[in-house]
Amino acid sequence: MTVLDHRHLAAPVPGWRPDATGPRTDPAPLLPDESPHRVLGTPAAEKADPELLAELYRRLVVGRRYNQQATTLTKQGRLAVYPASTGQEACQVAAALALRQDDWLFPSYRDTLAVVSRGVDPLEALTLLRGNAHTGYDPKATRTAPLCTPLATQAPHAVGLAYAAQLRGEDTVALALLGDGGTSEGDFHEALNFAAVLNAPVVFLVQNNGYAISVPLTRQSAAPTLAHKAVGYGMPGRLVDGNDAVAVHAVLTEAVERARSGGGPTLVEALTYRIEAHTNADDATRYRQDEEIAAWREHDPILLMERHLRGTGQLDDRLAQAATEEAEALAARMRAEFHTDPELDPMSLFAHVYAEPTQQLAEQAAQLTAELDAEEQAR
Ligand SMILES: Cc1ncc(C[n+]2csc(CCOP(=O)(O)OP(=O)(O)O)c2C)c(N)n1
Repeated sequence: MTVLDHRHLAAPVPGWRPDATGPRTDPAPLLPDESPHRVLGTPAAEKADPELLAELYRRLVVGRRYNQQATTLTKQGRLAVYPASTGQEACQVAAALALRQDDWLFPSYRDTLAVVSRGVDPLEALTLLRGNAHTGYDPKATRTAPLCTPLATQAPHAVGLAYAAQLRGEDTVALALLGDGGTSEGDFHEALNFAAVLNAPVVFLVQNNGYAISVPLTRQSAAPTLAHKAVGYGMPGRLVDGNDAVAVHAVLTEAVERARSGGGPTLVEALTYRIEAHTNADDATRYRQDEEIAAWREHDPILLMERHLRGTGQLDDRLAQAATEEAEALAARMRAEFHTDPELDPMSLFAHVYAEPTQQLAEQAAQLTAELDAEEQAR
């Protein structure tokens, strides 16, 4: 028998899967969409809910301004780092809107806008990136996990929370946001495997923006699409146009509802593009051509939405003006708040590290106290 001879597997070993009596007949197809699911620009857009469209539009416009203002604040040295989601706003606002208030969001460092769109105060959402405190918002009160910098570690956290909710008999759903690079991490594989085996009510949204810092997707994965990865774990995979806010919202809503009603996890791959560099510390001209960026600007999420709304008479100058004014008011608030340095207690560095401080930590705290006292006396 060669390794390619699988005849010995023809009759499934009893119990290899709980219901292993024949081929899977799940209503949700395991294989992902053949081409990215789109709504805007297709006949399906005519059926879209006008209120949802207006809400998505407003959030896209405000979100773009938020991204721009935060990026400007890094240039002025008022914000330490900002991984902008400019160009990816459709994924961000759709992710937040697909969840119920009592669901949980598990964001990565690039998902500040999803956090804001979920209702977290826009300035509190930037506290961590300003370097002032861990998290900056109350994860439990907002049902939004801290922005996660180690790649993909938020994915097993999301599965754990979703599974715990299921054990408690709650119908909470967890949504984990990842980048394409995050799918190369062990945590991603472990999370998807556990999610499928436990039938956990969790959705994974991979925002495939083409690059993991400077590494293109072709150097990360040989799979036809990232959505195909779902098949191996035994969950549905969906491929969606990540710049089409209505399409992302529809696919996520369907996945969230399936999870809520006991249908298990889904992996969604959203094809999108980050217009800015990885962060303000990155020089994207080293690895990207201007033509590539220009092509994606033609497929901008706000442009797609505006084109549809104007074309169907659902957007007039008054509505557009109202969104712009809201965006400018937010930007003004960000500038005013970041203009002054907050009063911080340096000793808070040592709080919340361990329940019982270690001897080394206590020594460091004592050393800092002495230095601060000496500084005070020298004034
Ligand atoms: C576990 C881990 N390894 C490496 C890094 C360094 N790192 C920071 S961002 C990044 C690229 C991530 O790319 P992607 O997941 O595509 O997200 P994007 O930044 O494009 O949104 C890497 C490798 C990290 N933060 N965590």
